[in-house]
Amino acid sequence: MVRMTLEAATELSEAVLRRQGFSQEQTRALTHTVIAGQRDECHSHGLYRLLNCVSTLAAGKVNVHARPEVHDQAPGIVRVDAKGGFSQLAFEAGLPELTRKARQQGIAALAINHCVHFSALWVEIEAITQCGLVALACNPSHAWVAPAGGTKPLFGTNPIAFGWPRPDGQPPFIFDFATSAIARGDIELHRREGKPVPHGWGIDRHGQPTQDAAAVLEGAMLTFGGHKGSALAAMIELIAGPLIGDLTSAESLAHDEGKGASPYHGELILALDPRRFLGDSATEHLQRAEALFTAMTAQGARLPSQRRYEARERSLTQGVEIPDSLYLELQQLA
Ligand code: NDP
Ligand code: PYC
Repeated sequence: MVRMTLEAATELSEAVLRRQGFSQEQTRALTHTVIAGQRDECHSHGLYRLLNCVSTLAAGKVNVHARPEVHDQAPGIVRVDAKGGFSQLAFEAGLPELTRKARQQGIAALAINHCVHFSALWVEIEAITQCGLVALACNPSHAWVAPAGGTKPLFGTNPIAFGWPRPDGQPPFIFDFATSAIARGDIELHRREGKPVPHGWGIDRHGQPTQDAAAVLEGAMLTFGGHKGSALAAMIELIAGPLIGDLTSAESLAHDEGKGASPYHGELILALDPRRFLGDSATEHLQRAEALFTAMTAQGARLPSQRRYEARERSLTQGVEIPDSLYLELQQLA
């Protein structure tokens, strides 16, 4: 493993993206996301993702100079056209208008269109909770996941993430997971490391259960929680696909034309203002939310994101670690 400071990791990311021709703004926004992922030890969405950025560019499937356009679509809807760039800059462009509308009306939606996407959603959810708002985000990806009861890829790994701001400087309550048993990035990491995947993550191209990571990647991934994850995945295809006028995971894969680039689609993000919902009684009701978190942890349960926040503390003092092989690959691209 190679250990480096967060500053060195940031320089490495910027060097790779600049050398590949990404604009200064795209480079900054992409680096923010991959460094956040690495810092919080979300290895499938950290520095490793730079390889996807580069291969997506080589495949001609991303606009490295894209400048997102913000449209005031309706009183409760802001739409951002990412113009074929990665999603991060589009999210940044839409965030001020999303928060303004949510504060004004209590609830607002941000629809991002025409973006290339690989981000862990908690990065965005965290930015919204920092504004004191409750947040929900989801998006399709490429058709890699079989619906429950089926054996052929149809859904994306379709992540869904939720965030709840907390008082007194406490970090927000956030969960963020794929509706597949695991993110595809994790299966790719197993393949790179020559490790078998656990039972239940996927099936081979003949529809048979397998623990061979490469066979799952060629076959189909499975949803988490059987029919429940499958229904959530279908919902995400709908509300972050046709509802916002963008591609489903199957359409994203067709758009890819076998190039193996990052998915190309839209993203739906909702923001809710508790103070608008609750008025004068906000403080009292938000305290009841705190009681819920206390009751969870009192049983020995951990809150989602706790592992991430602990990893963040560690990384801020000790830096981050990546495998030698990934470090060498990134150095060659920088
Ligand atoms: P996991 O299955 O690891 O689940 C992650 C979530 O569950 C985190 O919020 C995690 O918190 C929480 N969690 C895990 N274990 C526990 C526990 N014992 N108790 C309470 N909470 C727990 O993640 P996935 O593989 O499904 O997804 C990983 C990432 O991949 C996500 O960030 C997602 O956004 C991203 N992704 C992005 C896609 C895209 O299209 N852009 C597609 C698919 C995934 P903690 O982090 O603290 O462990
Ligand atoms: O890990 O499933 C995944 C994924 C898809 C797009 C970005 N990450």
